[in-house]
This record gives sequence, C-alpha cells and structure tokens, in this order.
Amino acid sequence: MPELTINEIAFFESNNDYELVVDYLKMTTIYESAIEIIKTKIKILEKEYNTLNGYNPIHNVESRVKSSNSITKKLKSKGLPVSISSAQKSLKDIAGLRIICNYIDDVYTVFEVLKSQDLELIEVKDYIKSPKPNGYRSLHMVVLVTVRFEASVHRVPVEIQLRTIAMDFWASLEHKLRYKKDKKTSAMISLRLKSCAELSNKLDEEMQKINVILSKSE
Ligand code: 0O2
Repeated sequence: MPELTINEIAFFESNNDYELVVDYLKMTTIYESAIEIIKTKIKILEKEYNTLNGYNPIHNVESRVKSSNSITKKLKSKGLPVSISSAQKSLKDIAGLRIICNYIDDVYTVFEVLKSQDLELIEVKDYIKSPKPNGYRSLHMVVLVTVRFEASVHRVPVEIQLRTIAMDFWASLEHKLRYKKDKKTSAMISLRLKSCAELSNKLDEEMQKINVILSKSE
C-alpha cells in the first residue's frame, strides 16, 4: 500500500472523510502499478542496450504518482470538480515517468522503441520541435496501460516525459524558480530563463554533433 505524505494526511484530516482516504489509496495503488509496468519495460530495454548494443541512450528514469495537493490544484485550475472520479476522468498525468536521455537523437530513439511496445499511444506533445513560449523543451507521450489485479482490471493513462540531461537541468530549475510559484514572475526573469533555455538547446546540439563525429571515427 502507498504511504501518505504529511500534506496528504493534513488534507484528509481537514476533510474528515475516511472513505476518501481509502479511495485515494486505491487510486494510487492502480497508478503506482501502471508505473511499475512501464519501468519493467524500460529496465528490459536497458538490459538489452547495455549487454547487446553496447550503448544505452537512457541516462536515468524518474517516476511519481501526482500528489493529492497537485491533483487538487490542477483540477481547480481547469475549473473541474475536485474528486477522485474527476481526477481519474480528466487527468492524464496522475502517473508520470520521466526518461532522461544523453542526446536529442536518443530521445527520439527511445520514443520510437516505446511506441513499438504493447502500449496504446493516445497523445504526443513534441515540445522539442515546438518549444513552449517560455523555452520549455521535452517530448511528452501518454500511453494507456492495463493493470490486472485479482478481482479487477484497470486501463489507465501514464504520461512519459522524454528529455535530454540539458532539458532536464533547465526544466527542474525553472520549475523550482517559477513554474510552481503563485507569485508573478517579472518579465526580465522570464526573458533570462528563456535565454537559458536557448543556451541549453545550443549545448544539446553541439554535444550531439561531437557525439556523431566521435561515433563515426570509432
Ligand atoms: P508536475 O509537478 O510535473 O505534475 P494537459 O495535461 O494536456 O491538460 P498540461 O498539464 O499543461 O495540460 O500538459 P503539458 O503541457 O503536457 O504539461 C504537463 C507537464 O509537463 C507539467 O506537469 C510539467 O511536469 C511539465 N511542464 C509543462 N510545461 C512546463 C514548463 O513550462 N516548465 C516546466 N518546468 N515544466 C513544464 P504539471 O502538472 O504542471 O506539474
């Protein structure tokens, strides 16, 4: 069973609704299981990359089930009712994985491999080809995963974000600095963050070129 965070305990205590706690735990168990299924697929791919191919395009993998606070915030921001059923119906990123790759090409290699797995692809957002206006770059895909328990079967969406180390560096810091803050960020800070995103893109392109040259000369 997943454990509740201090914030979640406070949230449920303030609501005094223990049925909600049970429903929330049931929901997170399903989404955590869906994440495990994808993680296993990635581990198998990494085994193949490391032992048979001699090159692993995956740098590291992170995962999380969205916290109750974050779910509530997102539902409110979309003007949707705040409930477990509303979250399950409307949010495609309750279960999320982030695959961090070495180079831009690797992001697309892993994307193609995941597409060829027995997963139903329901959404793709390519913020690498078309970055967000603030400079955010990543490739997002949402897949449907079947979770089979003894007494029930669930088909749930999992959002997979694929990005390079440089994209992840920028997004992680920008997230801390601005994205989650309710405070308004000044135009100057937004411009500076965007210019950092452009620098990180140049870095990605240059590292990729060096890798291509070195791979050819091997
Ligand atoms: P967290 O903390 O990662 O859970 P949609 O889901 O299609 O209705 P949404 O959520 O805007 O609309 O989808 P999108 O654009 O695919 O973005 C989803 C996630 O991408 C976000 O989740 C972030 O993780 C990441 N992301 C998107 N834009 C930015 C950005 O400008 N900066 C950073 N650092 N991350 C971004 P959450 O739910 O916002 O947050």
